[in-house]
Amino acid sequence: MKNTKKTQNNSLLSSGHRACAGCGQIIAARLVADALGSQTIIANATGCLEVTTTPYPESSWGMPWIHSLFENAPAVASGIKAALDYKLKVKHQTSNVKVVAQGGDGSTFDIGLGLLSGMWERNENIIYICYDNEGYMNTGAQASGSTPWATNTTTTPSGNGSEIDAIGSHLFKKDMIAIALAHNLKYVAQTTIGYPLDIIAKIKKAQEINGPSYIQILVPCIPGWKIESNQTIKLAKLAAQTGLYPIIEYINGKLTNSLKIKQPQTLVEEYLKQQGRFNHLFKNETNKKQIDFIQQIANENIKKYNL
Ligand SMILES: Cc1ncc(C[n+]2csc(CCOP(=O)(O)OP(=O)(O)O)c2C)c(N)n1
Ligand code: SF4
Ligand SMILES: [Mg+2]
Repeated sequence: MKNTKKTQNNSLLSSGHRACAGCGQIIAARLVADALGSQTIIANATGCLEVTTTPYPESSWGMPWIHSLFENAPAVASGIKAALDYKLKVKHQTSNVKVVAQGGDGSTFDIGLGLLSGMWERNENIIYICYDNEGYMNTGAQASGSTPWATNTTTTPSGNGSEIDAIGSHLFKKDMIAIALAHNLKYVAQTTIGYPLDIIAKIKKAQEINGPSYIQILVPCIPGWKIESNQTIKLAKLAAQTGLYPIIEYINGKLTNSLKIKQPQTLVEEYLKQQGRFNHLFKNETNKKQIDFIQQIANENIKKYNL
């Protein structure tokens, strides 16, 4: 072909990975990797991000990166940090390398929570990033502690009837931001892939902070949410704009920043109706009541965070 140029791939998370087209997590991880820069060591829990970027013997990561088990990325990160600190204190080798642990919501909210809590308790200077797609997506969209109320997943299937059992998940999304804040972290933030520049800004802030930090990013999943590849960014924006997934930032336990929602307020129905995982909510009166209930959750967030 004439007049074509070979594009240069300068990202620290290169293309050629096996994530689904439009995967919110891989778009976010790429922004995160490039914002962190090459002077970073990442410990990554298992999940879609690990599986799609490192099929042995290949890797998409252009920076030091280690795969751990589902449950122990924070402990691995602590070990790496201890080795770097030893080099600094005993061998007097200076280093500006930042240690990062990351994982999906399954590993963060549920399976790795104990070791994450331990890492935070030790007050270590490590950034933790959670890519929240609201389910165990790599193994076929099972419900996690992050799955919202009334979501249809493979372990919380919605039924066809109008009885309450047919609404999908009967559990509330766990408040990981509150759990992080209860550990007195220096920096706690929540954002979505609908706001890429916000992700970069939050990573840079966490890098500057000398202490533990937690950043949680909403990352829509194409098969898990039963959406099309081109809906990722739009839905991640809507999640914030409805108040269901507020963009917030805490420094030393104080709410310092939040993204105000645009007026007139977008109702949660607009967000829910575009996702197959909530199709059942529009089918009968019992289920429709759940939409009002989810709207209440969003309204409470708007009040709580003054959005
Ligand atoms: C201890 C343990 N339990 C279960 C699994 C199987 N497993 C691998 S990835 C995964 C789902 C990961 O979910 P999440 O952390 O939310 O990441 P996602 O795939 O959604 O990005 C599961 C259940 C495992 N590898 N180890
Ligand atoms: S299943 Fe979901 S999280 Fe996994 S690669 Fe596909 S879109 Fe991304
Ligand atoms: Mg997940």
